[in-house]
Amino acid sequence: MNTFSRISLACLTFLLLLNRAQAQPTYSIDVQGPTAPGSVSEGDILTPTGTGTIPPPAVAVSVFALGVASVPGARAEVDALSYGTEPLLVAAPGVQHSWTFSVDEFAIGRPGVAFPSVTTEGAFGAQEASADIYASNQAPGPVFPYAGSNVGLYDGNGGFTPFLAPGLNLVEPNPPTINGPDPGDNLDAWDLDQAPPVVIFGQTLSTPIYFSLDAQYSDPFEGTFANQGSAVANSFVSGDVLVSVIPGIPPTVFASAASLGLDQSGPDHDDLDALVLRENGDGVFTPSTAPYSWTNGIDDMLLFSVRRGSQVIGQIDSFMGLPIEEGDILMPPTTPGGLPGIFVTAEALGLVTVRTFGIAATFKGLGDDLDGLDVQQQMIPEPACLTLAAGSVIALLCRRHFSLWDYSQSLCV
Ligand SMILES: [Ca+2]
Ligand SMILES: [Ca+2]
Ligand SMILES: [Ca+2]
Ligand SMILES: [Ca+2]
Repeated sequence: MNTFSRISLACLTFLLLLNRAQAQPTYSIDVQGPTAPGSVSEGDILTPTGTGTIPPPAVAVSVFALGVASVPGARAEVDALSYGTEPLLVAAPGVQHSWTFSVDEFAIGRPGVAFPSVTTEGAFGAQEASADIYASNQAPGPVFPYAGSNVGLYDGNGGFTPFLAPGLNLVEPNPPTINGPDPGDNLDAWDLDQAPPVVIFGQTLSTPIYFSLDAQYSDPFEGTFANQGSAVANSFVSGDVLVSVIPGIPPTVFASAASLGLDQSGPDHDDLDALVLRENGDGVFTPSTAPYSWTNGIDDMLLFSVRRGSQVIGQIDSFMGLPIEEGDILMPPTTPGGLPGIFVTAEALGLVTVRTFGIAATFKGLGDDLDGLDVQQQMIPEPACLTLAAGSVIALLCRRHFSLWDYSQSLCV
């Protein structure tokens, strides 16, 4: 990373840190970790309660409010989340898109990305990345493969180690574990900043909740234990984006897997596992046809990722002409009846892929899986940013004496 990029990354990370005081993270965890099932479940939408891992996160919206049923052998596994209110992304000079995301316990990150990152916290590092959130700032997509980076924004269990960041009340570490149960948690659905609707049974939610359920197929790294098949158990497929509008009433399909270019190999063959959505207000899904066609006021901006083991992985995307990987941020097909297009490549986020790094450089032959996603959009003139970042450091140092300076330095090396 060159000096300019490091400074930009540090600036945007400081802005995210400062903005986070107003943000309310919400997220889900997967069925394998120690936190679920307990007082919270893998289908609940959670929010942090403070520091540490005891108590666990609070339930912001219960799986019961989402109207999803757990059945024997198929626990209700929510694996993607949005409230439909993400910023309408544009491509303009000076605009940067700040992606925040999570990975699972098998991710290793691109070699050489500085601490704290998926590379240093992943399976070949501290083995704590699966419950963390990482930030990666990009020029407006489409972003083709390049040696990009990420930096830790939330630490699953919080505190000062391995890096100074607010926590999410989750359990770490989480070393790669075949077939579970896992010793640590995996955050598998993520929203950074939208306050979730207050659930009042019998009343329509103030904000619809968009989410996805999980697949039936066996995870290539996990065997049969990891995937619950909760989508099919609830009469959907795992590539569908569902929407809950009235608490306790079953969800409906907002965006079908087919409308996203998924499941061309058969039903429930592609599992959507991360979601960013800007719904245009009419409540009907109108897929985009090209990057930024969503600025026409008609199309919806729906960006997503797919889970390891999805049949669409390795097939050629409809926009860049690259084999799709589980760490890519995808958009609906850009050709009629085509496969999804790639909007931001996994490499740009500092993740490892088969297509660029080769099988031998991955964790047991597969690329890193991005499994939770949100985005913010900012216009940041560089001089003002530098002043703001410097001012932030000084203000924080004046208020506290601990190692924020060390942390800020770590962003700039
Ligand atoms: Ca979950
Ligand atoms: Ca994760
Ligand atoms: Ca899914
Ligand atoms: Ca994925």
